[in-house]
Amino acid sequence: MATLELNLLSNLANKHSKPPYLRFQYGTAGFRTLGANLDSVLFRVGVLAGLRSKKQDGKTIGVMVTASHNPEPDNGVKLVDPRGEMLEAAWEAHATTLSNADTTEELLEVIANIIQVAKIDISKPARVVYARDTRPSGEALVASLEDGLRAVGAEARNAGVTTTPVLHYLVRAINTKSTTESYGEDSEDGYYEKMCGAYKKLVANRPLPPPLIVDCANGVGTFAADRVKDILGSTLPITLVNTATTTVGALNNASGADFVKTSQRLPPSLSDTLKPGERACSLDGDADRLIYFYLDESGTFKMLDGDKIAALVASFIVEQVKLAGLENKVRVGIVQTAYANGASTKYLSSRLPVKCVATGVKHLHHAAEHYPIGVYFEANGHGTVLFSPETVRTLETHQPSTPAQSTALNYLINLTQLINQTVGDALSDMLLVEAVLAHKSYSAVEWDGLYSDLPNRLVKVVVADRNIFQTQDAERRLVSPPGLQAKIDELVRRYDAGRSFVRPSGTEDVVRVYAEAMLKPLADELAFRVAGLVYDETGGDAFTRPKEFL
Ligand code: G16
Repeated sequence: MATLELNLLSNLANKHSKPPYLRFQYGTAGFRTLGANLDSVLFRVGVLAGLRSKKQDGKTIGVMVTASHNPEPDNGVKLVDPRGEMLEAAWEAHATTLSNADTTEELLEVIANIIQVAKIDISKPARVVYARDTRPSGEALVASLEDGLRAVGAEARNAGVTTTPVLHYLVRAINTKSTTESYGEDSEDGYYEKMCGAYKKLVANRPLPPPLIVDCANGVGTFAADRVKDILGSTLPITLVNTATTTVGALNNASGADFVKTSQRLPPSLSDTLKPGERACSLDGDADRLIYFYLDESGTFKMLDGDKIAALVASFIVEQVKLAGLENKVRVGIVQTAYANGASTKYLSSRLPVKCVATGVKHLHHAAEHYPIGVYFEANGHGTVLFSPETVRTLETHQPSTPAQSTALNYLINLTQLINQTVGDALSDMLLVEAVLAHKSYSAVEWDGLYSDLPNRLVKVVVADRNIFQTQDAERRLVSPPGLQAKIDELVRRYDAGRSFVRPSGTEDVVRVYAEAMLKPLADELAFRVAGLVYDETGGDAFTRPKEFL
């Protein structure tokens, strides 16, 4: 550890000792738990980010302090690799080991071991950019992170209070600055100007759309949506709601994409304002998820989730690829998870190759990279579109032979600028949806008409130890606890168009149960019956079981 200042490292580590009774795990989206328990984790993540940067020859690594859709008292942290993508899987294990070292001595040993195993040249520079969302615990956690960065001698850039996708963008923009692969100006303004500029080009000559209501989940997306609203002005009239970023307890509370998706209803704050036919959308607490919705003529709530966004966007892209004369050169593929509605999978797979992977943006992102154009969306509203480097080159060099080909080619090129290709961004996805709606002259009702969702239900079961639930087949089947999958199969067989699966959450201390069936009451019943099985399996009984579990 020649060039690490061990005294400084130990002294700072002593300031951020690990509570002995806690165990941590780098899960679906990094570390996530009560903000009050994360001081030592943030310090160690600072150290790890520095080591990761050294390993990457001094390239800038990102650190985002957020717990996204989780309740306000939770917080979390995740690392972002140099191209703006999620941390390499092998380093997730280092993160978990580092976070669980019980003493400073043990921590130093773990650090020495990581340096050896990962073959890190610690004389290399370390560079890190970090940001946080609006959670009250964020400021103190950033201070712990800064100590970790100082301990490892990292050159640090504070990107302030901003969204997760902005942080991902900044990492890539910083690392590609002044290169032929430049991803854009390395500032928030640079990002919004790039995205909104592309949107303006895409909708030039289209009629102005009716106003769009954006539910900001009372989180950091408020600031981002406000910037987009300012830049776009009358090009896209936006009304922001749920913008109480400083009201304690408001974040994600009865608002935001997770609320809308899981409760399948309007944020209560919109119940008196949203008129039938008007479209609205919800962001989540760090603005990387997007769910649209509207009320039909009878006032019934209708949701346009990640699956519907994938269907809309993929159809448009396929159409433009054909119009540009590129259908033999550029293929489009879709990536979903088991949560994708069965009707969406049927709709999409009759048109395009569709792959199902485990939950977690990192899994979808990697799978989407295998397609020339990979469209990936989770039903919960996470997602984006990736254009492979070869596809980008093809778009840049293709010689259109007709004006129609040239127009379609320009649309595709503008899409590569509009879409955040490091990670899904609710705001960029929103502009993507709006651009496609403008081109197709679709209202929310017409978009919704692409296919009809199978009724479905998502239920959380609080269990003592979610780690006993292990899955296979892209999380569609349980291998543990033994025998439980057979019981689920037996139940599912009794429901017309029935499907159900169980998996442990990677971001909350719960097990999730998903079910769909031909009719809504039956989807609910199936979900609650499977939840009952899960509950009983973990030691529950008929007396303590939540009353809705059957
Ligand atoms: C994170 C991940 C998503 C995942 C979600 C729920 O989202 O980035 O890919 O779908 O957690 O995961 P789980 O079901 O394992 O709890 P977010 O928006 O919370 O960062």
